[in-house]
Amino acid sequence: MPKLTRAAEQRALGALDRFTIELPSWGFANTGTRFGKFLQDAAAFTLDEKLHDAGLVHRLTGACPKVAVHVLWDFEDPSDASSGKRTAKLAAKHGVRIGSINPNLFQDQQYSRGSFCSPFPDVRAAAMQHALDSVAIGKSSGSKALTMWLADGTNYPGQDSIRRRYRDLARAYEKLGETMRKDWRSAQLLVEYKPFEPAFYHTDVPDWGTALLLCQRAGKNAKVLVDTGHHLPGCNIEQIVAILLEEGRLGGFHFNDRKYADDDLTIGSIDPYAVFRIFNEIAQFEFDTKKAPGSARIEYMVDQSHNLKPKLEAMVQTVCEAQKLFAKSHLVDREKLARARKKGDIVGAEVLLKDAFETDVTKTLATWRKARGLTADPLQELRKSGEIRRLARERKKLHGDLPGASGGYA
Ligand code: AFD
Ligand code: MN
Ligand code: MN
Repeated sequence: MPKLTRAAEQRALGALDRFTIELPSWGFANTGTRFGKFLQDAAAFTLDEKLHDAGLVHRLTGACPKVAVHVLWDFEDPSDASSGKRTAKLAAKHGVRIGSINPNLFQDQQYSRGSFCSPFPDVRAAAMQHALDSVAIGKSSGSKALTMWLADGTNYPGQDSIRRRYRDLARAYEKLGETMRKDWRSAQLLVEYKPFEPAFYHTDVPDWGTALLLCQRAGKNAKVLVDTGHHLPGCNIEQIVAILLEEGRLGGFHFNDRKYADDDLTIGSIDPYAVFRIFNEIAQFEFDTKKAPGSARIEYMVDQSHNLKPKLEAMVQTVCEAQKLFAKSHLVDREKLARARKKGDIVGAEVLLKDAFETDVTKTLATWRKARGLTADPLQELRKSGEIRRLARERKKLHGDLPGASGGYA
């Protein structure tokens, strides 16, 4: 087992100080796949309950002060900007604040042929209005980011013109970027990509290249959002991250994982070394540009909805896994790595990464947590607290029995 030096541990502790992870409101509610939902008694129904659960994860981990919200799922009236202020107050009650705003341009029937890319001008206008309403909500809630994921695409060859769709899409992002620079200067526009699903012939924003082009059209406040589940098998995600860092266009991440493609495994559950290499690129960038560890403005956000795992356990597990891999990525001795590279010592360079990845950081994480009055093992703390069963009882009383629902336990 590689030895953990004091200097390396100090780098990891410093990086953890700045590694805040935003939680998704939708990750606490009953959601499902297109084949249906498996309900959990302890799932959150209302925004207040979602924010409560996020506050609990933050209290356990000390790393999750922000909550991403979904405009149609978390706001009664998306056209009422003042609801942003009310939501911010509700979040504060639970010890968290509003993170990114997620417009919903994929549920309404009118979006069957797309939203910004729809062939129908009135639908494109409605989609833009919803995005502008989301900007107003974001501004009034104190949020600093608008996350745009479009389900836009076509299901059959010949259905529509890919180029016409791209032209309308780019124009929409130009308008959105300009509006945000005028009305919401402090915020970033984060453009997310996904190779497929729900569209199954082509997706209008399928990859990082298209997302980058759209950011360049939108303006300097637009950056690419890398959802770590949204890549085809074999994709070198850390290479995408490195190029986006070079271009100053890495906006952040949706932590997620996949075995085949897309969505909802727990980050690091399939290939933790791949996640380590992503974080390693960021740590290397900060080292090369002399920025403090964790200081680059990157939004680290979770985007996982767990059907079978108890939702709160899955969220705490995700946060702890991300902290572990982030800490490991800051163990790499970058002076030594620079020397190995200079000498062309390939094995020496690789061993520096592998040793960092294989170093046990359990004690480092416990030190970081103890210094904040937190338990050394947040997941065990939650599992032995009985809190999930208590919430299941409370929510069953409040919202009635969910036929066949489980508490997330068999
Ligand atoms: C779905 C989409 C995408 C989006 C998320 C929240 O694939 O990842 O960010 O919903 O809207 O997972
Ligand atoms: Mn996502
Ligand atoms: Mn997704």
